[in-house]
Formats: sequence, structure tokens, C-alpha cells
Amino acid sequence: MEYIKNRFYEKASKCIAEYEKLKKNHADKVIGTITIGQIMTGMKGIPGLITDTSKLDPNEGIRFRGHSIAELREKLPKLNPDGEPLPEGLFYLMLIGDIPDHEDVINISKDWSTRSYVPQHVFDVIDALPGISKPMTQFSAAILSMATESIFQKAYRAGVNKKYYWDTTYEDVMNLIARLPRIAAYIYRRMFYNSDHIEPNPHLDWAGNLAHMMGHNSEEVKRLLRLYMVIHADHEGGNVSAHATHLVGSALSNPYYAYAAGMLGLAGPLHGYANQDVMNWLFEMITYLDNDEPSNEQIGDYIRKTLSEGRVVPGYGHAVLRVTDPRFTAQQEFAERYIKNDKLINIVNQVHQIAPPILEETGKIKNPWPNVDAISGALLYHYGIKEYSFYTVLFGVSRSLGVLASLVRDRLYGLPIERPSSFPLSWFKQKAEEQEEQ
Ligand code: CMX
Repeated sequence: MEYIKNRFYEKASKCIAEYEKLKKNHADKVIGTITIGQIMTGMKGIPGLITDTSKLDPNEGIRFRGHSIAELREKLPKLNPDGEPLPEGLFYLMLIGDIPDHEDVINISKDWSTRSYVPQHVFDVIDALPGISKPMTQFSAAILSMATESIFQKAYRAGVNKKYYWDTTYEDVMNLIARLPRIAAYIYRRMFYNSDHIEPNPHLDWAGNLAHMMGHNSEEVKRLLRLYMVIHADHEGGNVSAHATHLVGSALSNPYYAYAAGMLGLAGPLHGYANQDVMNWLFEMITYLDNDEPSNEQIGDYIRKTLSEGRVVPGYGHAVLRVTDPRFTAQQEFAERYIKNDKLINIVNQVHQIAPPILEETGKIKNPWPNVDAISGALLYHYGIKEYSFYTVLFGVSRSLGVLASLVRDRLYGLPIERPSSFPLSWFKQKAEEQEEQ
């Protein structure tokens, strides 16, 4: 499958010249101004990162190399015309920039299948963790323990020229992505099926094999996981998991360390843990109301109660988006098409109608609309993947595609160590006062 790597290098190496030219000839050009408000709200909107794989528009949602989710569902190769696109194709698109053909995607599938061997010590590390360890703890520990396999790290220590860093990073990234379904499924079966593990099927695609190894082998679950793996893959570079991967990678830490760092960020409740929190919140509401078919009024009251307790309504709001997340819409359409009369999905749809005006009433929430996490859990739950403490691992497996494609490109450009400046609070106060006086 060497041709995919060669094709990547042929296409992407042209960008190195552009990067070098910008750095050399335009270093003094001003991009924008930074306000104290932006700094105080988590550096929102400050253009500070180079990320080619995807771009998020506040009013339209994510585009992967210029393609919306609806377009991806049309254009990326599928196993059958009625199915969902294969995540392998999205990885190719993000890495290289072109829509792949069917053969390219099948070749990536086969390549990942041949690379998917997980060393025994990784399973030993998982098994050594106490059963009470959260799935994301087990997942990130497994990834860290696999750093023994880093080809990049070995090449670096052997003194390889920096212009070849991308090459061994590519190898690590392909190996790492290939092994993630096996690791995720191992954790799932360990935690919820008494360690009754299922061997991989080398003839299945990446997401299909994940469903198979989790023990959810129906075509419906495979179709859902293909969609899931595509829509969660990337959300430009500034989100916590992508940024953490990039930041740690910028110190030339090996890709296993960089991706594990991203996963630890994803585990936070304001980011990827929100997909579990939504389920906690929905079931808490059902228990509190003692009703699994609540009225709109009851749901509205429960949302107000949540806000009055100083808690967030999980699955709602976004740091960048100002409209309903198209990743939410894609899943809602999937549910409309394939699922009938599911009580939990009905509640998710009711919350979608009721929550936004109530969140807007607070006057402070900038985006009252649902994000990707508001519905993803209800779909998994419908198909029998009911262990929702595991859901963030699934998000993490998908997120590898975007953040690791970016890491290969980071290394190709030779992006420098990331090192923004920090100042004490008094410095900002002084700057604000100086401007007041002018
Ligand atoms: N429920 C209650 N309050 C909310 C809220 C929500 N869903 N969304 C935002 N707010 C609050 C914020 O906590 C903040 O309150 P304070 O001023 O008291 O600190 C205020 O509204 C303004 O926040 P914002 O500028 O609108 O949003 P941020 O960019 O700060 O945060 C996010 C974005 C996603 C963390 C926030 O909307 C949130 O906490 N949502 C719920 C958790 C969630 O669904 N996260 C998943 C995001 C998608 C993902 O990464 O997977």
C-alpha cells in the first residue's frame, strides 16, 4: 500500500514550499487583533494554528477539505450504495486532500488490517488496571503502553534528518489507527462481557471490524459505526483533543504520546465525555419524573431545574458553532430513516425542540443549539450498545483519523514547537487601563 504514502508525499510536499515562502516572505504580515475578551474566553477566534484537514464555520458547521457532511455521505466510497461512507475514505481525504476512489479506500482497509496486530503487553497493561478504571483511563494507558512500538522515536534517536520525520510519523500513525478498534473492543469486552474477547476478522473494514469485535455484529450497527466514525473524526485544529495532540506533537513527542494527550482532553465533560453525560442526564430526568414518555412541559421544567442548580445541559452549546450541529442533524436523519418509535430518541427530539429557547432565555449561552453529543448515545443505545460509560472511547477512536492525519502534515511542514506567551492577570489589567486612558 506504499502508493498511498507516495501519493501523500507527492501532493503534500508541494505545500512545504508554500509554508516556507509564507514563513520567509510574510512573517511581518498582520492577521488580526486580539481582544482581552478573546483571551478571557479561552482564546476563541484567535487564528493561531495551521490545520489543513478540516475547517469549522460557525454558521454552517464542519467541512472536511471543503466538503460538508452531506457531501461526504454522497461522495465518499461505500461498501454498498445504500450504506454510509467508509471512514478510511475520510482519512484519505483529510491526509491527501482529494476524494479517494473505491480502490484507494479498500487498499487503506487492507493496509490497516495488516497493521492491526496489538502487542501482548498492551493487553497486559489493560488487564493490570483495576476494573473500576474508567474506559478512557484504560484506553489512554493502552495507547501509552504501545509507544514501545514507535518507529518515529527509534528513528529520531538514531539521528534521522528532520526532513524525514514525516515518514516515520506516517508509519506510526497508520499502525496506531489500525490497532485502535482492537484495543477499544478489548476494553469493552473486558468491562462488560467478562473478558470474553472476540478475534478480529481481517476481511472486514475498520469500523465494521470494531462492531464485530465488540460483539455487535449486525449490519445495522456496522452502518451506524461507519457514520459515527466519519462525523466525529475532526473539527478543525483548535478543539481540545486536536489541539492537545498537536501541542504535544510539536515537542516531537512520538505519535502515541501525542494522541494519548488528545484522548485525555477528550475525556473531559465539556468535550467528548459529554456523550456520556447526555445519557446520565436523560436517565436522571426519566428517573426523577418517573416517566419515560415525559411531556414537553415536564422536560422544560427539568431543563430549568438543571440550569438553576448551576449545571450545564449536556449536548447543547458550542465554543464555535452558532447553529444546530450538522453532525447532530446527520444522526437525526439516520434515526428518522432507520429507527421507529424509540422512546429515548423521542425524548432527544423533544429536548431539541424545547431546550434552545430556554437556554436562550439565560441571555448568556452563545449557542443554544444541540451539538454532536446530544443524540449519538441514544443511537448506540438503540442498537444494544447500552454501556454508555464506553461512548467516549468510540469518539476517541474516530478522532484519531483527523488529529493523526494532521500530525503527519505537521511533521511534513516541520512545524515548530508551540509556545504562546503568558502574562500575569495584572499585565492584562494594566493594558486595559492604559487603553481606557487613551
Ligand atoms: N448549559 C448550561 N450553560 C451553558 C451551556 C449549556 N449547555 N452552554 C454554555 N453555557 C454557559 C457557560 O457555562 C458559560 O457560563 P458562565 O458565563 O457562567 O461561565 C456561558 O454559558 C457562556 O458560554 P458560551 O460562551 O456559550 O460557551 P463556551 O464556549 O464557554 O463553552 C461548551 C462551550 C460546549 C463547553 C458549552 O456550551 C457547554 O458546556 N456545553 C455542554 C457540554 C457539552 O455538550 N459539550 C460538548 C461539546 C461538543 C464536543 O466537544 O464534543
